[in-house]
Amino acid sequence: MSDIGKSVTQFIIEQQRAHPSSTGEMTGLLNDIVSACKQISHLVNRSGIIGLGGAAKSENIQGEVQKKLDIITNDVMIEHLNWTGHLAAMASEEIDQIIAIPAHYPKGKYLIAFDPLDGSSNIDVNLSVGTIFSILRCPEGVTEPIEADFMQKGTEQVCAGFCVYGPSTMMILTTGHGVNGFTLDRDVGEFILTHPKMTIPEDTAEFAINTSNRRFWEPPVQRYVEECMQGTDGVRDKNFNMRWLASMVAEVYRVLTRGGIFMYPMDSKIAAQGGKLRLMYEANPMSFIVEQAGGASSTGYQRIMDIEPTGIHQRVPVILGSKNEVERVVRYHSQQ
Ligand code: P6P
Repeated sequence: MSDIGKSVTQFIIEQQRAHPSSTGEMTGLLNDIVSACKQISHLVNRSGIIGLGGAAKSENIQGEVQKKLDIITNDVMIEHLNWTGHLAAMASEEIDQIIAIPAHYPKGKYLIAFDPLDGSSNIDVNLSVGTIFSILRCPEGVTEPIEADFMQKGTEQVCAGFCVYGPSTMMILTTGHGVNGFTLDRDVGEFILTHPKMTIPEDTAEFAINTSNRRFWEPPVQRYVEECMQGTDGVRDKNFNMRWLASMVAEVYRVLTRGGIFMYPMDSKIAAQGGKLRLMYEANPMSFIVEQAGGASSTGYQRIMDIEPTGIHQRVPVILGSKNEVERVVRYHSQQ
């Protein structure tokens, strides 16, 4: 019997049953994240009506002007998760320090790092945005986690997911056993399995990169993109299409559905900060998902999930998507 049409709650519980050692804590945590994303979807969809568009009067740790929804969605994630007893601590793109669980709430065995509203600059122009999260185990015996306890490689993730708030709201999840996509049915208020066992084609003719940065890229990326632009007139002997949505969740969802390569590579103007995208709550969760779907994810020099983190807001270059294209870009880096 097909799993299509099952609710995400049923799907998660059945996945838990398949692992007898499961305690149900992950199930509970995922259901809390699902509830938070439903509320965020509602707020995003109604932001223009209830006056939540536009900028707040504040900046985040990244020095980026925060949108009102950045702050509100961050609060939604914290309020849905801090009381549940499944987490030992949290980390958010919007907050400098890690977020402790209030003393009057029970703690659990997991850590979560999240970007509550990735691509929020798209809110005011009505383009897709999303929530990205990464779940790690709290180190054994640690009851008051500090930032160092989050410094775990991407390969240590036990779960990763994102919600994309687009023409439809989709939840994409992996717990290390493949990737599944759920669509929010607003009539019943449930995420329904619509895209089971998502896989990324190993080849593609579609690349995504912010080409306004071309003059700042390193030679291997310049070479790769130039060859794509030359199409059948060049060495690739095929024509390519280009996309740039300024929303990582939308780009990764597209790659999951039809293949592609998404790049936010190192460039000379951001070299001092290590890259653009954040390792712990953007690059690592998306890399886990992409690899679980048969794709690849690299900085150009190393597998992203092998990076030893040095900080919760650390930035890295990202080249992810269809395996054969990512491997080509990595090869170009090794040949320079
Ligand atoms: P640029 C959104 O701010 C984000 O973190 C990613 O979601 C997106 O891919 C990238 O930055 C867009 O960057 O430089 O094109 O605005």
